[in-house]
Amino acid sequence: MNLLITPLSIQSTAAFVSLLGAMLVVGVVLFLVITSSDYEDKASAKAKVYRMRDKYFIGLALTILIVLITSLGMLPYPKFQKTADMDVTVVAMQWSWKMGQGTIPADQDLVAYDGKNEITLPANKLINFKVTSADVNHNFAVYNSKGTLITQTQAMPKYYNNLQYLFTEKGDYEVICLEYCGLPHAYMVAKIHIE
Ligand SMILES: [Cu+2]
Repeated sequence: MNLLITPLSIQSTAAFVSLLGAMLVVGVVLFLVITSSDYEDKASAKAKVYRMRDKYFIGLALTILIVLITSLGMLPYPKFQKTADMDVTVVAMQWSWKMGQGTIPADQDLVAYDGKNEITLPANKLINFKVTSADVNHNFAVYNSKGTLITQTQAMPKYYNNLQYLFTEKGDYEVICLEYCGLPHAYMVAKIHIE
């Protein structure tokens, strides 16, 4: 296994960054523990800390400002704000999924909605999942065949969340509920076939 050559998935990158952050915190704590035993009289220590405080404040404020300005352009939302090729309605309910192509009327009785827990959709077409719930909060989470979470959104009663996704790879995907919704929650699964 060559970690330097293999490109990391988003989840692995997030885990790696979290680990680096945790190591940084441990380093700071160790530094404080080691240096706290050094003797220094109170007045001079206070003056020194006050001088440093201003510099840290300005440095921190500048860093946050720069990170905010540069990272705003990386937000994924504008890139997905386009017209989808296809709408797919997703109704979550205790404890199943009902999916179907197209939208449904606003006054549709969701419990009576004739959706299926298995659906076949085209590859390389922008799909707009219109996700809602007939009862409590659920979470519509799509996993690929390797078990990697590729996209997700909340399924909320009386509200539609639009989740746009472009499946570039054909195959079988699994829908799993990611919001605990009662004892059989773990069995709330569905399938998406991409052709
Ligand atoms: Cu659930």
